[in-house]
Amino acid sequence: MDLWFSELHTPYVKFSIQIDKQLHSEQTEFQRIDIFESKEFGRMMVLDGYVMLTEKDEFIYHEMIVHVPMAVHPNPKRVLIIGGGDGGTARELLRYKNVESVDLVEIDERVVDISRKYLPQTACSFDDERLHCYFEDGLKFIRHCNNEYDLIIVDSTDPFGPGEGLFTKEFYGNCYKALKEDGIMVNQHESPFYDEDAFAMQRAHQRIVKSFPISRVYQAHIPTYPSGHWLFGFASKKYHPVLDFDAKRWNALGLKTRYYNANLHNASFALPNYVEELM
Ligand code: AG3
Repeated sequence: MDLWFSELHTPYVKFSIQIDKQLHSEQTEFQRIDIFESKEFGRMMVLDGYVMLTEKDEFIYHEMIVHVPMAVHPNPKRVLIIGGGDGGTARELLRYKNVESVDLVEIDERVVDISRKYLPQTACSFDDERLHCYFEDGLKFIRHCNNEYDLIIVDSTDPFGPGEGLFTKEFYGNCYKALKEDGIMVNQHESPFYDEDAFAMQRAHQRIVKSFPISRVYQAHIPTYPSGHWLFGFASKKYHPVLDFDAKRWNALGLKTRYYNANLHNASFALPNYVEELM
């Protein structure tokens, strides 16, 4: 018997992956967590029916959400991750020797437990001494932060359910306050393609524009997310994502990446006309 996982990308579009096995399923205080094993994409984590990551394509998302801002900021030492309980963002960040501490604020501790058990490829940095985990609501945590971080990475779910508050004006304002005077915030910015997603994305983007002097959007191709065309938001107090990007400096670090590189850095900020029009 064939077993298939499907995510509804719109009420009229279904994305399906054949499943070998369901490895885990649980309803936590916050959401339903499922772990599946698939032939094409390896293991995958699904929250409330939405694919968060698969072993095969998570490198694209995690490299793009981390290396783009890390290559723009000249000396990022203190980083805050909101969400990111699977550990993929922390893994990429902790490859930088100059990073002194990473605070990870995940609302649902079970995401971390389950990732450590079933997703060793992403959850491989939880024992790094520079990583500090807080199991709290990021929306509340950020209210009490002032002038502390060089970089904030918002590695959230979609703008409904537990992640909803992470797309609000209040949250972006508090991120601004939590950053040092040359700080950068990046967030996962949804897809511009399907109307309903594009609308939510556009609304969130307008809020970021109002909160930060520099605000740009960059893109990547992520096969298992709706439409495959995914955006990230780059918001900053001082550094421009392209003009202040020093390719030589980043290349000199010698980090080996599978998706991100210096040419792609600049190219990812070039948007199709229909996306530019939404901004
Ligand atoms: N966070 C963004 C996932 C968005 C996917 N949306 C969807 N499938 N509808 C991913 C977390 C990885 N650290």
